[in-house]
Amino acid sequence: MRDEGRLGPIEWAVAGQPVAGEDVSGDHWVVVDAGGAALVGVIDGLGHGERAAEAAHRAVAVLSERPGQPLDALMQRCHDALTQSRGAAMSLALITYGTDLRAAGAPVGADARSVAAEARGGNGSLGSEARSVNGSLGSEARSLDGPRSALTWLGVGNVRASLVRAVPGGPVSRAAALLHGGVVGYRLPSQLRAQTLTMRPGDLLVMASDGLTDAFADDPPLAQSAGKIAEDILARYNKGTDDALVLAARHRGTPP
Ligand SMILES: [Mn+2]
Repeated sequence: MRDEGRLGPIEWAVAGQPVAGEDVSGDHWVVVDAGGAALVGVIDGLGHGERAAEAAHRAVAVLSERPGQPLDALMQRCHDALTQSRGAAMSLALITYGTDLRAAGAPVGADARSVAAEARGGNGSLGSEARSVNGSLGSEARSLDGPRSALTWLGVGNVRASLVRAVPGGPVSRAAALLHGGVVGYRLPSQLRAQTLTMRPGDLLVMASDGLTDAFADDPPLAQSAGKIAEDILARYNKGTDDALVLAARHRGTPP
């Protein structure tokens, strides 16, 4: 499985492979225009084969229908639609173009607070915000250009998501999505808390099903296209014991 494209400032690609012995993968993805935002996600239908694929496709249909809804509402609608299916693990991310984080929903958690402070301070506070995240980020952050986006993400089950930033000396994983325990379609947590942070030009969002090892976001080749990045990650981190799918979404700054 290969696909790629561009939505606004986001260059995206997926690479995936069914587990040996299966013709279809139970892992699927969604990338859809949400009007001034891109909704992206990876869905891992439980188990593998046709019935896992059916669960994943059902979720994709729901997500494509009304992609601009808040992520917790989308997750709930997927849950309702998947009750007669095997169920799925799923992580979603809404990338809202532009810089107004307040329009993207209420920030949650320590990282979101530093993002909110950064948004209020404008460029003047960029260095200190970056240093508060990682001591080595300050100078590199100032060299990045173009409008930022707000990244809101939400996961149920084991589809991992990482935001990776290029810094001198190699990429660093800046943040990982908090994953809620549960199975979409079977058991949804009573409280779904989406988190919001800043996605800057150059930043890379990587989402991966559990067919890839935990190190999947450690060292993506950031000089490459999203397509090459997704293929590289799949080639190096595919466990080979399950369906595997990786989605790479790179912020390229101002749209062409
Ligand atoms: Mn899996």
